[in-house]
Amino acid sequence: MRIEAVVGDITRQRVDAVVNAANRGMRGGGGVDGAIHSAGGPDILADCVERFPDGLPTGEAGWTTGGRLHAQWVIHVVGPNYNVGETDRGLLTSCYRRALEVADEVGARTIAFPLISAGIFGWPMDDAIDAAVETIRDTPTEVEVARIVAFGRPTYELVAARLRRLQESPVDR
Ligand code: AR6
Repeated sequence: MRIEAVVGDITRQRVDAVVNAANRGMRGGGGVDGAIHSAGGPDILADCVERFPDGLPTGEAGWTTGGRLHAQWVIHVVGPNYNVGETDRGLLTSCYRRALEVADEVGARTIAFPLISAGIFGWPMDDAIDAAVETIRDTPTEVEVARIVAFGRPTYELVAARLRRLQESPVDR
């Protein structure tokens, strides 16, 4: 699998599946979640209501249509809310692992991730990036390309540096 980093907007990615940083209610919100529902249109929310009547627990993932997005699927994950004391890192790494498992279920071969929990939910950025890169690297999957979408150049530089360390240091693999 190739892991790559880009700077951009998750809703504009030409991939099979984009990952949404949702919340337990699974009915939309701000940040990535707001952008995905607004760009993808009402079919995404309709699917959320039908497929997830009770929402999803923290650390879990589930798919809906991509609606009007280029992506065929949205894979919604519920990251831990660091700001209210959900600091168990296993809940964050679970989101990446479960998203790749759901990607395998639907047959997505290319996937784009935002930095889950690193915005409104307040997870410290450096560790959010480490958790993303390590977990994507360590999860067995049929996905061929995993793209981490950084929302702005400073974040992109941090992700790119982390990926370079992954490639340069054999002990880090
Ligand atoms: N494309 C890519 N990355 C983005 C975009 C975008 N369009 N918009 C923001 N980011 P966040 P969370 C970055 O807050 O922390 C919602 O209300 C952002 O800068 O979207 O998991 C949900 O409904 C940050 O680095 O997700 C939940 O209630 C990262 O994406 C809650 O926020 C994640 O920021 C989830 O909070």
